[in-house]
Amino acid sequence: MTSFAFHLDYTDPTSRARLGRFETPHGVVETPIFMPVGTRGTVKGIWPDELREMGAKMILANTYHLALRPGESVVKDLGGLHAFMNWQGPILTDSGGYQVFSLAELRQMDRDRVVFKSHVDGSMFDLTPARAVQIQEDLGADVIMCLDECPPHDAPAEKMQAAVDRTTRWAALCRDAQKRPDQALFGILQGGTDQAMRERSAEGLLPLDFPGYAIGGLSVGEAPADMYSTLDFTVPLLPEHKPRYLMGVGRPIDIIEAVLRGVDMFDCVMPTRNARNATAFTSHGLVKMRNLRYQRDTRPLDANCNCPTCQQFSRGYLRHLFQVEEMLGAQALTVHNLAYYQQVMRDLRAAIKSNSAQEFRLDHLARMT
Ligand code: PRF
Ligand code: ZN
Repeated sequence: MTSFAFHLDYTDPTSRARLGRFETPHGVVETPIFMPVGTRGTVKGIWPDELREMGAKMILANTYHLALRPGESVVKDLGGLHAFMNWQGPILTDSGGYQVFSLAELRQMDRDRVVFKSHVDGSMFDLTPARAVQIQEDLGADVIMCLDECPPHDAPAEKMQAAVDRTTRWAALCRDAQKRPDQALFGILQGGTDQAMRERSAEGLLPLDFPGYAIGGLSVGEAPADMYSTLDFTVPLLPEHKPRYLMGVGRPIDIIEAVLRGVDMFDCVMPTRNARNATAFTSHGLVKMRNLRYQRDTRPLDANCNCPTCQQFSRGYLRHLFQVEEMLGAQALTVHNLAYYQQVMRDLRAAIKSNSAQEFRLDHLARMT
């Protein structure tokens, strides 16, 4: 396999936080890292060079959506995902398992196959572990994910155990199906918020010796405290010298809490989706941009932010854009929200380096209220 070396540069003596560097064929990324979500081969509303300029180093795309449209063979013929979307940095693709369970109409689940109806046009598709790998090989991301089953957080114990065991079996099939040596295939733990289930999941997956491990099945409706306590007992089950990825998380505070518990990688639609719903993340908390109080507000959205939006537009103007449904409103908040997340990650890495990660968490909490 191509080098996917993960170097641990520093471990915080006061928490489980660590600083690392993850080498991929499209460059080295510093961890902890936040990956903006580009589900359909675009981070909605923003150009690749804007992403690069704000310091985003790695992005996520979705197998499920791209397999339905335009189809992985089209992406492959257009040179793979990097050339297709003109993003030259590292890319991670999610396997499609989670999206099938959350978006598609599930038709049938056999031992090693899910049959579903496309949410786009109702046509029938099926996904197997080998097919999920083949699609991701055609898309050509740097990091690809095993097909997994993410049950509801409150699924009964026998359902949860069946999902853990299915996810383990599928992980072995994914590994056997992998042909390209220049992609890192990550395993995904499931098991909800139950310690024995997470141990069972880790026991099944660790012998497969994946170059990185994801924690799936969190941020699916459980209380934040339950997610944090699950990380408390799950992260120590994972190899120290491999990247750890918490899928689909989350708010800035969730990311900070998870980093303090030893997680290295994150993705979430929250900054981009909230931007399109006129909700901004700022250094003083959430701002609902449609609020009448901003009608004559000449100040920038966030005085502590140097993103293009905060340098060029007033709150009053941003509010106006949303009121009249101009697309620049969504674009401007997308730029700001993603820039804010990147700033949080830079500040968090600097705080770890200076042994002040705990203070950083407390300061963040104080500013959000
Ligand atoms: N599995 C996969 N992708 C995911 C999740 C998962 O459990 C989650 C859960 N937060 C988000 N994205 N494959
Ligand atoms: Zn800004």
